[in-house]
Amino acid sequence: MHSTDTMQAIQVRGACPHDCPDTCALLTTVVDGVATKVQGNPDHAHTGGVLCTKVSRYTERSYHPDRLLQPLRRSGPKGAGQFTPVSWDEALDEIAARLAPIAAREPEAILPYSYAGTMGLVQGESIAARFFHTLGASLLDRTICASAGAEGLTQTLGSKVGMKVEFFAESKLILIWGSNAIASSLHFWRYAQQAKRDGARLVCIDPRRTETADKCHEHIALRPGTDAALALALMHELVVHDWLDHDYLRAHTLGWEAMRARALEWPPARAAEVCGIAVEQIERLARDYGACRHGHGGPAAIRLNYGMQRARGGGNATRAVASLPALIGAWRHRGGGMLLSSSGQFPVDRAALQRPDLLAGRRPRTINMSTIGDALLDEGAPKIEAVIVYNSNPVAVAPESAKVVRGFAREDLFTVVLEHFQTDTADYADFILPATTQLEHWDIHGTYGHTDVMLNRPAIAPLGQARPNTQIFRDLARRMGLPDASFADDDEALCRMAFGARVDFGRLLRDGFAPLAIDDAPFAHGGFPTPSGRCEFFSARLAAQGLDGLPQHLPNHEAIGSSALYPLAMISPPARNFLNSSFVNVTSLRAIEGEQLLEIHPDDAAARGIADGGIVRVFNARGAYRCRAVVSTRARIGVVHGLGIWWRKLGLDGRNVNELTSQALTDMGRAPTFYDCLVEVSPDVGAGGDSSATMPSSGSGRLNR
Ligand SMILES: Nc1nc2c(c(=O)[nH]1)N[C@H]1C(S)=C(S)[C@@H](COP(=O)(O)OP(=O)(O)OC[C@H]3O[C@@H](n4cnc5c(=O)[nH]c(N)nc54)[C@H](O)[C@@H]3O)O[C@H]1N2
Ligand SMILES: Nc1nc2c(c(=O)[nH]1)N[C@H]1C(S)=C(S)[C@@H](COP(=O)(O)OP(=O)(O)OC[C@H]3O[C@@H](n4cnc5c(=O)[nH]c(N)nc54)[C@H](O)[C@@H]3O)O[C@H]1N2
Ligand SMILES: [Mo]
Repeated sequence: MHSTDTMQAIQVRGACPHDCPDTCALLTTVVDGVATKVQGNPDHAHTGGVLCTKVSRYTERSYHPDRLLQPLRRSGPKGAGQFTPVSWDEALDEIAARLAPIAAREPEAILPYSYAGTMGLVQGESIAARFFHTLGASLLDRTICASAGAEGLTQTLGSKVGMKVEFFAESKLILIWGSNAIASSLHFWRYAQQAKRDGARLVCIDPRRTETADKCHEHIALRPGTDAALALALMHELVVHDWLDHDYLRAHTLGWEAMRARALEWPPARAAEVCGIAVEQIERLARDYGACRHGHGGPAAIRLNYGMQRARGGGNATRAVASLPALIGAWRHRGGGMLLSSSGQFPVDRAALQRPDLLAGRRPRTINMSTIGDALLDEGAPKIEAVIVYNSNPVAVAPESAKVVRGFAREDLFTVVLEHFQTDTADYADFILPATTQLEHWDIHGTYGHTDVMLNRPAIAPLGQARPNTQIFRDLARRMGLPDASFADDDEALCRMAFGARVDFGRLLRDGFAPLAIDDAPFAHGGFPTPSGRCEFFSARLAAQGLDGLPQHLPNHEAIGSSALYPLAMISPPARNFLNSSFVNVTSLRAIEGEQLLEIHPDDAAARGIADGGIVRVFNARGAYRCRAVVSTRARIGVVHGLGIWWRKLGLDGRNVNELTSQALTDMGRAPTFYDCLVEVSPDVGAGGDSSATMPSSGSGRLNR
């Protein structure tokens, strides 16, 4: 901390906690113990003093009148959201009394459920993991976001590694592939814009014409889940035109002959058919990419993100795209290669934080968070008897909501939710415990979009009776008589422990961030962290699992044309002003988003008698929800977009888009397939008959995107 002009105003260095690749450095102004402003730290290059709209409203979120400030005990029927305040002592005593007998009899009947409400290593998985390990509770497979791509990337490049994000600024061709960067990774977009100003060509590969697509030179609007076919056809062209870096292929890749043969099965015409795009678009992209091969045009870079992973073939699609840079030797240049995630580059000492040794030889079962609906309804032993939710809102974000809701509504399930707000999940709690926000606690962060370690210092005291997650689990451990020694580390000590001597903690305390030492072009001379040290087109590990050892296109579980009843493919990417289901309750941000929207192409709308701004019913065999239609060419024919992850309770029928998504998993990584989902849409001819009259318009600005 350092003082500014007035005596009481101080600025505190922190880190943005949210699940976003940018992990910005924050400067919080505190006057008389009150945080008055949160800004981007101008000293941190990746942040550049700029925050997204959401996090620049962080004080509005932290001081929100609905902030949970005391423990609550359920006082109405399950799910009704009725609670009465209780003291911490009462809450902790009762929770301990409920958990202790389960822990003694069948510890695996206790399930932690958490994700990335905060990405902090301390308020994420430190004391919480120690608590559940000591009990012997079920383990949670944290797959809901990125595990298909993580597995695909690991099988190809060896880990979650890639080019340094700042060098996108030096690229001459950037493929933004499955990412709406302006909405979800603004600070990467700043580098892409710099490249664009310096003459780079930007190509966006995305079924939706996003705000990012608008700003690129070209948009390739392929069908959802067809990216592997496109990547294989690009390889086909690189091979037949010999736009290859033969030296790089020979020295630094594995399985090239087999990969080459696979690529030759994918002439552009075949891929064009699968992807629903023009042959010429594929040929031109291949020519542009091939022109960047080593020794010719400038470096070519791929910003791959999560869009393509949320379909059946997500792992294979990631493998196919991650293979491309090696063909043209793009890795030789620091502005070339690809970046999906940098998280594998952070030397986190997870064992020190999470203490798996506390399992003491037990090997509890693992439950996949992406199929929490089925898991909660599974009668097989050991049945889940207690769920402790923190840093996540599964009732809103997990697929196939009807089952998730039925699971959380079980009378015999004991549910504790640690939260800032009374979310859809908190509505189903037996106890809600108030947690601190990033302004109120210590934490330390790796990232998945750049390569600086980030430290977060508390700027203000905890509001009301809120406590950090760590403290809540320490308190529970004490009530349950668990060994004190395992829980003694305080939060600052945990921050120091996260990277140990591998990061200069003094520098973190001083600056708030510390770059990792990583080569500018880490794979210029091969050295991939795979078993072979090469970029593995062929993965012996996958082949040993009985899978195709080479990347292949796998059609969606619910491919367009495979169902007469549900002809439209629905994707549900994030809304720009929300962060998953966080910020949906921040009034100024919700005002920008308006309400739940479904984008639909004018032809698809006309065929169904759907008017722009009218209320529609979106449905499939799993469920239905109603929202407002936006008739727009942002949607391609045959694909609709259910934007954002709204809080269910703010939807027209108390539902959101996940009512329709399925619990089917991806080819690799046991991940969800949110964007592999067939639906039908009809005008809502409910009560009023006239769909556009069902609800007053929320403002014309919303409807013409
Ligand atoms: N503002 C905002 N930022 C966020 C988030 C948020 O909710 N709001 N969420 C954060 C989180 S948790 C994550 S994981 C990241 C996600 O990071 P990104 O994956 O970059 O996020 P999106 O903006 O959803 O970009 C995905 C894009 O993929 C497109 N898409 C859908 N299906 C396909 C497909 O089959 N192929 C291709 N090529 N594209 C497809 C969608 O239309 C969408 O535009 O963003 C983070 N940042
Ligand atoms: N249909 C559809 N569904 C999706 C997606 C999609 O694109 N489409 N995206 C998926 C993706 S990529 C992801 S990552 C998941 C995200 O799913 P989640 O990780 O569940 O993310 P959020 O919905 O933001 O919920 C996080 C919650 O954590 C709380 N929280 C934040 N900080 C703290 C803290 O310090 N302590 C405690 N106790 N609580 C805290 C917040 O208040 C918030 O309610 O959703 C997935 N669901
Ligand atoms: Mo995510």
